[in-house]
Amino acid sequence: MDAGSQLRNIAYLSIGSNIDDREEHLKQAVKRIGDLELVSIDQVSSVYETEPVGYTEQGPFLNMAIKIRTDLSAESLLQKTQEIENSGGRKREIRWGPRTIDLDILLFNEENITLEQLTVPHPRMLERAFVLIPLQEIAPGIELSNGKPIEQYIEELTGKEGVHKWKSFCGEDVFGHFES
Ligand code: PH2
Ligand code: MG
Ligand code: MG
Repeated sequence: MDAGSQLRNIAYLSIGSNIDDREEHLKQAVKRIGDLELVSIDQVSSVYETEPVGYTEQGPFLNMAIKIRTDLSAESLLQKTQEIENSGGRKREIRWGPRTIDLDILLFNEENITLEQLTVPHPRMLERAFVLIPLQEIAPGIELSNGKPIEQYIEELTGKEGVHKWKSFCGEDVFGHFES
């Protein structure tokens, strides 16, 4: 049994970048998450190139999703992900605008969490193909709001947003092994 399987919480994160070397930013973010204490990476999706949503006067994003196991609380995990965003040079900028690295907690076990800085499940995830398509790759069949499977949400978004697989090989090939 590997060490990660003893960590109690399961969380899914979405990662995005649309500035400079986008793939390098994703790689660094995944590496830094894997290096966190009490966190192990369980699964890594392919990388997708996606049209910007919300604020459209910006370049295309690379997006991906990862599954982690952790003994951190959701709040501590948020704090750690914000430190990683900041260490990657991210400034708090235009809402939905360009960003070097964006790390969002999508799901934390099956919990509903409402804190001042954090709402889980992520409040906009169901409307975003750039979140759901990578997530579906690593969590097929997962039930989201109202017990509806993720595939159904994706189907309802078909054609609304451009989301294309950008690197079709999965995590290990692109990002190496994760042990913690
Ligand atoms: N993130 C946003 C706003 N718009 N569009 C795409 N395609 N991908 C993103 O990650 C993204 C976005 C705010 O976090
Ligand atoms: Mg985001
Ligand atoms: Mg964010």
